[in-house]
Amino acid sequence: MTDDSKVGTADIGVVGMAVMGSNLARNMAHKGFTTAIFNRTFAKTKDVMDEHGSEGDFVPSETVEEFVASLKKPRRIVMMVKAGPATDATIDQLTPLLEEGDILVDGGNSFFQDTRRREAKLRDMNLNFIGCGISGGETGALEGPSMMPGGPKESYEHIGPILEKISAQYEGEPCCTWIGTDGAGHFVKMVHNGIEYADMQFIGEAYELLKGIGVTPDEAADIFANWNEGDLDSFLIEITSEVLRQKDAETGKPLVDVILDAAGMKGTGTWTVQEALNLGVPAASIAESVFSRAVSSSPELREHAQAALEGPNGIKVDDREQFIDDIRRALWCAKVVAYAQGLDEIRVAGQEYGWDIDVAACARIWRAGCIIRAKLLDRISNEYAANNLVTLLEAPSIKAELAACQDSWRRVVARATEAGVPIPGFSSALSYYDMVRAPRLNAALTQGLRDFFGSHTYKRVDKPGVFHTLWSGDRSEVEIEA
Ligand code: NBP
Repeated sequence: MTDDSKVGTADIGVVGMAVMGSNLARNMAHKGFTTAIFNRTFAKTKDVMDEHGSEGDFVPSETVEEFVASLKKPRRIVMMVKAGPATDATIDQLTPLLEEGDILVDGGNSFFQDTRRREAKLRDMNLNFIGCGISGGETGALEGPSMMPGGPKESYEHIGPILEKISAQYEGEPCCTWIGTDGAGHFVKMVHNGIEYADMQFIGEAYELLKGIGVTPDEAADIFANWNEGDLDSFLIEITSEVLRQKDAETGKPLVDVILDAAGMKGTGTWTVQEALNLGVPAASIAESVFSRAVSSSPELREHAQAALEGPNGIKVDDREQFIDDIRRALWCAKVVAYAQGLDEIRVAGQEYGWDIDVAACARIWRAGCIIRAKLLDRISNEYAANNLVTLLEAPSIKAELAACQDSWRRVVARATEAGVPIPGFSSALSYYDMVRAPRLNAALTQGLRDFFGSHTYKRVDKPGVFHTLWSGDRSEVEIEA
């Protein structure tokens, strides 16, 4: 039965009252928006009302019809349901009840190609579909996440002001902006997560190196806390210190020593790498961080390799303090490379999919609210805004600091390699740095080999055209294409 008193009263609605949806709805209500709420299973809506109903103006509904009727027009609905079939099922449930001009936002972690498909489908129905990447977890949803909405630009004027008000704020600026059409928002969120994987991998490598020279978890917690005061200032460095300081209640040992060393993943890092491969973007350090989790979670491989393989063990350093500072600089350099690779993937995807993405804006909305929030992002955003960058590595202040830190970075990679400490992130980031700056790559020999066994042809440095050497004949060169 529809309660007429609530028809057309809500400014915005949220579907999905699990962790993220309930916290986002509370955030909206806290900011003064009358918020309609709905969940497939009513018990969750009831729980939200029982526990938080007094925090603001909520309009709960038991049926989807009642929920849609409770919204002001054009209707603005944010879905916070499980990504995949649950999102399609929710869309199918809502769309027959919506009217031209209504706006449906998917705030879940959807794959951007699904968002592109859904946006096209809803556009055909004269409905606006926005795929909005949201980062910040439960706390972010409640207190202000970083939001990456993509979809029809015209609809942003109706939904943007609400999203910007509930998003995190960095020095008064919202961590939310329109990213681009169709799947652009979810693509940028996906790459955010890929960078997050790399950030965590580098932190893990830095800790392994500290451990290698005998630093205890408590000492490492102090070192990370100290690093968090400088250029590395970021949410992930801050919580690294907290995790390292935590003691296990049962054994009294540092918690980090009793956690099984097998890292899980939910798929967004893998998507980032798959898309980098599809686009031909070299995002090797992000890939290494995904593969490192895969190695950690391959018990059979590790067990057999541990039994079979030998290698050095233990780092020897003459100047401990100098080495710790080298690790700090190496960590900063590797982090810059991960951002460079991720932002390059966004730039190239923007061209490929016609999104016209403002890379500076992506860095700007990651400065607060999201998991990779870091002091460095303010500089990155300013550098992209001031310079027409193809790569972050050429930004004036970044290239100068990389040049100043690279001796430390090289020492760390060399020392770790000699000592048998795995640092796939640090070393792949350094190889990327050296590859992209190299005037000539080993690709010339690769092309020669490809031409030898497969007649794949090659181009020459000294004249235009496409050439092939008659490898199984007299080895003279023929021009295939002028
Ligand atoms: P979950 O991802 O656990 O999804 C649970 C919600 O989906 C419940 O409301 C559930 O309703 C609903 N649902 C399911 Br399952 N199947 C449905 C269906 N067929 N029809 C309608 N509703 C259905 O919730 P979450 O952890 O709050 O995350 C919500 C979204 O936000 C996800 O896409 C997630 O990837 C994304 N996200 C999460 C985080 C995070 O830190 N957790 C961060 C950023 C983004 P029910 O109660 O009736 O089962």
